[in-house]
Amino acid sequence: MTSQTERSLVLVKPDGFRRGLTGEVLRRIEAKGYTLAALAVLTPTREQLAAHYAEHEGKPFYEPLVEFMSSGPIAAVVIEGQGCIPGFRSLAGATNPTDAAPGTIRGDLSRDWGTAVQQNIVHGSDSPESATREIGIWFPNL
Ligand code: D4T
Repeated sequence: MTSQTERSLVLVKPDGFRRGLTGEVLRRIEAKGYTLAALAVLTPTREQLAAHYAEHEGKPFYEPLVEFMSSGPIAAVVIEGQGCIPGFRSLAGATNPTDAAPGTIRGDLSRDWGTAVQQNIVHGSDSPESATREIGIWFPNL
């Protein structure tokens, strides 16, 4: 990795993985021009989720979120490319899939399913500091 190259942590959440959308998410990442630096399929532990979602602890959606995120396998992905942190957030679209613009992952592929938690297919790091922290949680050996 050069000092110019940025990395982001992407998760294909249990809803996306269950619905067979991992390939579609990876396709969009690669079509945009980012590269895959690491890829793993795993069922998250509570410890990993507590670390990943530490900023949301105590919020009303925290417990349902941890429950949902540990409900099945996910794909954890490290992507690479200049600007990939904001770039992937643009590909993902707004957090709420009802509001997410058509053309985005969430806008095209998800909706409000009437569940306590937004089942919005993907997570993407929101800053370089978050990316470093999150990559350390999901890929401690990277
Ligand atoms: P992630 O972190 O999954 O990429 O989502 P965002 O960055 O777009 O949104 P976030 O961190 O604010 O929320 C994390 C996670 O919690 C769920 N959520 C969030 C929810 O169920 N209800 C809510 O009101 C909010 C704000 C969805 C994503």
